[in-house]
Amino acid sequence: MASKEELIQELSDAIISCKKDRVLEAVEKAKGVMEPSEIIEKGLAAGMNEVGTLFERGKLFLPHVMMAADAMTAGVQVLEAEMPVGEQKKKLGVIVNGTVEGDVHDIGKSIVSTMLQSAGFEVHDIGRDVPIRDFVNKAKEVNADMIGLSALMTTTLPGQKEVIELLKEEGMRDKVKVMVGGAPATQAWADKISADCYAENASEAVAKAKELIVGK
Ligand code: B12
Repeated sequence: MASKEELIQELSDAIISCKKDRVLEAVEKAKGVMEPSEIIEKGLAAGMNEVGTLFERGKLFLPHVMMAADAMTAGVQVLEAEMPVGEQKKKLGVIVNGTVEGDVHDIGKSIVSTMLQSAGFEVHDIGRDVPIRDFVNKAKEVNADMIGLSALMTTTLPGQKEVIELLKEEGMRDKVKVMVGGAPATQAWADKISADCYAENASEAVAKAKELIVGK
């Protein structure tokens, strides 16, 4: 039987190959051995990051990135079915999550939503390229404890700040925590825009949401 390290390598290589069949095969193989969250973060997401690096170096082109993204989404969908959802007796809290306006990157955001949900939060994933006001309106509608904001481009990062500004204008900032993430976001950025927290990946997002909302 393949070791965990070998399976992680296989998952990552499958994403880099940009082939959906290979990704689904690698996911099936890893399923009995690793937790779904581990398969996603250590295998698939690591492969996707490598795809990003190869794209930056001109070794892969946009159609490859789109195929890899498609394969990654298919792999994550298979794993979502394996993750427990809504079985908790009591919800840990309500979170609105989405990718800010102008930004169509949604793979990482969706992983964060899935993991928050499986940890016991009620998650309202409002999608990608979401207008600033929609975050605030949705938070009002569902009485959210927290808003999660994803941005994958330096050009769309300011959207996170704009949501915080709008929450202040609406007198809601004290009631709703804000968590920011996405490749160009950092702790320093989160501090600068007075977000409540920054998380580098989905596991960290779950830990920080628990800390801020449940207080543990
Ligand atoms: C896949 C991809 C695409 C796919 C997106 C498919 C999809 N459905 O998402 C497609 C091909 C559509 C695409 C399009 C474009 N892309 Co693109 N893309 C990428 C790529 C290669 C990987 C992103 C990804 O999915 N990573 C894997 C996931 C799992 O990681 P992640 O998103 O970072 O998420 C993790 C963490 O960041 C965090 N996280 C994410 N969201 C959140 C939210 C919260 C609340 C928290 C707490 C945490 C958190 O947790 C996640 C899980 O661990 C990146 C390169 C890179 N290194 O990031 C470029 C990249 C982001 N793209 C880029 C660009 C420029 C574009 C385009 C403009 C390309 C073009 N020239 O047309 C368009 C964008 C159009 C638009 N208006 O949005 C640039 C951005 C540069 C910049 N300005 O900063 C990058 C960095 C590539 C590059 N170096 O040029 N892209």
